[in-house]
Amino acid sequence: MHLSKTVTLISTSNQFDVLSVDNATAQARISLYGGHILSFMPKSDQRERLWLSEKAVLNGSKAIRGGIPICWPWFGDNTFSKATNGTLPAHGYVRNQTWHVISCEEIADTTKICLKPESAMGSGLTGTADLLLSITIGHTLNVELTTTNIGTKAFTFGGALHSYFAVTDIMQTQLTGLSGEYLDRPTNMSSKQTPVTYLFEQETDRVHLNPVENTQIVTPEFTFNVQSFGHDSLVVWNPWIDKSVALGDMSVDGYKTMVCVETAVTQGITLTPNQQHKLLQVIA
Ligand code: TA6
Repeated sequence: MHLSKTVTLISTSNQFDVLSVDNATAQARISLYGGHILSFMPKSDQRERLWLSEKAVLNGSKAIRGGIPICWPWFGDNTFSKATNGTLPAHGYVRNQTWHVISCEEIADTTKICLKPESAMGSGLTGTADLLLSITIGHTLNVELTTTNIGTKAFTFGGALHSYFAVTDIMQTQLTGLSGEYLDRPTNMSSKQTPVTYLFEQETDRVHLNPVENTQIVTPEFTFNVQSFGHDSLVVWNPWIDKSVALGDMSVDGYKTMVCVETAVTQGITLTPNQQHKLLQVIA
């Protein structure tokens, strides 16, 4: 079903609905389950920017492995809410919801789609929020998550645009642009310094506390540019072999062709009533 000149809604049995975008500058696919971008390919180079696990579960029974999961209103298991009983879902609850199309429009040679989750309210969020995802598909992919406090009391939230990038070989991939301290999950969040030459030789799960704007994923074939705005940190993740084997929705060698660079709020942002925050990642 055509939603606009460049957006088609594709419904198939036992799979979630997908928006297929095809405009003059790029193609993209967005799952309404999770408000989850699955694919982005500019027509200028026909190179797919995003990695999607070949074992991703696509029936809406669990979060999709790959693409750009929308983590909100917290990152990881840090809910900023003392009232939790420890059984809250990792990375918040909106990536497991059906999202609804608010608008589709063509602006010059780009397509802008706005989506909202079924409900922004849930256990673990101690306030009343509105959540809007705005996706602009053009020469770049612009992913903007807007949180608005529509209640009468302040609340603290977190989240991440948890982007999986498709690389040819993680062993020949390096990051540039990051600097300063990071918290290293494999060593119990110990504080370490960002390496000058950022290579991948083991499980890598790092919260970089210096919220630089420009990060590059450099491979022999291509350099991805990732711009971040509204973040308090950047997360870098590659599960490496053991975690790849342990993850049921990832092939045993899946780690070899992906890297996550996530525009994130891991330290928490507090919004007073009527205040708004925008988290934006721009992928080129
Ligand atoms: O962003 C890195 C991370 O927090 C890792 O610790 C790992 O858990 C990854 O996210 C994937 O999380 P998920 O819940 O999607 O399996």
